[in-house]
Amino acid sequence: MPELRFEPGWLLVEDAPEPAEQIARSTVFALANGTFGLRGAPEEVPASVQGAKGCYLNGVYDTPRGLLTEREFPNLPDFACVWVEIDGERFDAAASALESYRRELDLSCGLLRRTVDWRTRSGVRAVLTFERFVAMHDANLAWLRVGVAVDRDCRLRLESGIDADVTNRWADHLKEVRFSQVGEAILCLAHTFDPGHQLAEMTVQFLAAPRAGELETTVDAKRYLERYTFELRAGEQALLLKPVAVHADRFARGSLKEACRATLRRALQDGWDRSLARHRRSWAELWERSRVDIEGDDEALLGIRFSQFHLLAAAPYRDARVSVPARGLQGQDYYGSVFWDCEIFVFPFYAYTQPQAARNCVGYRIATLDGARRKAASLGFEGAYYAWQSQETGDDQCDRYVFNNPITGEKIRSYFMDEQIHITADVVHAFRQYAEATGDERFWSEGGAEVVLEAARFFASRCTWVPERNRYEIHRVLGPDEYHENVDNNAFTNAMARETLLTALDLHARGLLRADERDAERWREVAERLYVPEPDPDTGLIEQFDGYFALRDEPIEQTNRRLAHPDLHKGGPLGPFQETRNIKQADVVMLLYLLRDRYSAEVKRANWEFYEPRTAHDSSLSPMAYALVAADVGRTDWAHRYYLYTSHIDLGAYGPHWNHGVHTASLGGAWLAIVHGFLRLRLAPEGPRLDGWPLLPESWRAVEARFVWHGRPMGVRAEPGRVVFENRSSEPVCVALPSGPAEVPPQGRLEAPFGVP
Ligand code: IFM
Repeated sequence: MPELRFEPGWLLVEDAPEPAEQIARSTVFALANGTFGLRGAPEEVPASVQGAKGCYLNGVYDTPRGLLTEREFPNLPDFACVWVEIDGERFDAAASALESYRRELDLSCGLLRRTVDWRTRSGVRAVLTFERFVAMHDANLAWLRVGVAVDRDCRLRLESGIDADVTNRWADHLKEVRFSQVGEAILCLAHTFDPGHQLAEMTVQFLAAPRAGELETTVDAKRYLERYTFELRAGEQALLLKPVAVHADRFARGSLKEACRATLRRALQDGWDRSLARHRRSWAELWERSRVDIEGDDEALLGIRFSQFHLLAAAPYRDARVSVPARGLQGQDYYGSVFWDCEIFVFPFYAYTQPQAARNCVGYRIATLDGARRKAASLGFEGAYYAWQSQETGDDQCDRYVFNNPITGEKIRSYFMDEQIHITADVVHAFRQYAEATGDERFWSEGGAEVVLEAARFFASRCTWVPERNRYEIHRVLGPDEYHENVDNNAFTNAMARETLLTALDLHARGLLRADERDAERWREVAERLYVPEPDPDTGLIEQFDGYFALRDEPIEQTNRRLAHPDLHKGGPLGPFQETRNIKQADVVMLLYLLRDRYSAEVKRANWEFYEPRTAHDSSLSPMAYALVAADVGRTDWAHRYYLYTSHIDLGAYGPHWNHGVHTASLGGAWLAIVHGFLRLRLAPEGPRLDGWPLLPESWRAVEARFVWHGRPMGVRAEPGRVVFENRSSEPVCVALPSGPAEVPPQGRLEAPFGVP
């Protein structure tokens, strides 16, 4: 299976069509702008081919048959469809005779280009160029351009329009589709089932060809296509241009038709060139504030470029009613739902580089607080318990029966929704990080403090007082390791719950949170007397949950071999993992990263070594934690290995399996591994800080990251024996180095040598 090539530093290149990898490659080459996403499938692939094409609008969900398991992003009508026909032969990269082929994604600006040299059966040599971008400068706009140049006279036919013959994986979401002609434009209005959203796409496609041809229009219930047919002479080039507006009633002001018209008017005024230039400029600004560079290791560089590209594409720049779904806007896995993947894995990247996107992620949790309150109340608790799987209202979209038993066909009760309570603490953790990194303290009074208050109330009510042990405990939870269900005192959960209570108390003490004294007293008492499993004084090991050390210890392969059916869920009472010490994903090690100030290097080392061989990494969220803790304790080789693992998860996804959308948590983990891990940079309220001198894998000559501290754009570069901070703002910034505090002058640099041999 040919790998993708990286032409340093920005081009991701595919040298041959890979129809067998269609789903994975359509994810890799997906484009997005935080408002909507478009999968990278080739133009000629019919919309009806399952999984290849896809276009999703952030924050728009549908429940076609009232089933929670089908509540998801509807796949929008396919506008990225263009068919080229020469002398009656239709082009299809997967089947046509090609002299050459290249598909490249320019990661600097999200321009996808495919160029093929096609030898037709009639003997014409045609160079076809397909280009597209999802406009970063104009939230609801995408552009396509298709060029055809031939070496002899031929009859060329170009067909293009909007094809609504689309579906999602599990359900159809378009209840009704209507096409109409609006002046020169095609308008497609689609209605979803529940809630009955209206979605609109409009395009004005036009042909820049040397001579006029015939135009035919085909309209049926599912498509509106225009077909241009004309003679193209040797040496000539035909160009089809297609700006498209995509809107949904949830966000558009006024009528959808008018919203589409306004978007297209701007696009047509600019034309392709100027629109692309604006789009490039917007991307350049994003990179300017966030770019990471690695010298000496192209594989590592590709990993971070790719990760940052897709995270920048998925960021909610414009609206605090949306956040970042687990698979971004690049696919439909996990139903377009928002998980802890956002707050813990992705969010720090935005908080450090794109504060507006971070503010919107925070805003999304503020906006969905009522849903979290409803969930807590429905389970008999106080305060707010955030949805494990969150969509637009904050009510939990996670079913109690996520899996089926493939042997008996019965549904299996799962506990993601009711027991993975750490999600509420994760939200609070992100809020604190947001305030520290950006300096925006105003957001506490704009709903931020209310979230913390309700989160603290929730944990205070969720704890159980155990008189015989004279302490509070937290029973029946599911920790990040989702294979061991219904456990008591999961170290991660208890520690994060205590952090939440301490955050609430801190805000209360600073007058930022309005709680009554009774609440505050209760939080204090619970925080002080909550049992949090501590490292064993002899071994340094933290027990993942009560009774974990008494479980069977065996190699992971052996546990996997006991799985009764390849499709059976590996966790819970029916799976083989629950009775062993083997775990699905980082749990204690994740805690050691998140609350790294609370644990010693010895404890981190001991637990990393213990849990590493017992972690199956059956979740993409896992390798990053092992990279980060390895970096923290100076194990550069392992940090490097796990960094490559996490940053290449989507690039290395091959095979016919369903891989729909990017693994945002893993991509965020790649950035964290570099910034928190190798560079050891932290944005503290007092200023940027190095938790230790940076760590460089052997092959790296330098690593550099841009960031924004309290509105001031900065950069840090590490080389062997030297750190350089750059202050690109007009005010001085104090940085805390392991050797002591120092000042980076405005528009200036600070160099600090360290550990020089
Ligand atoms: O949030 C994760 C979870 O930790 C593991 N399963 C997939 C979810 C979504 O990515």
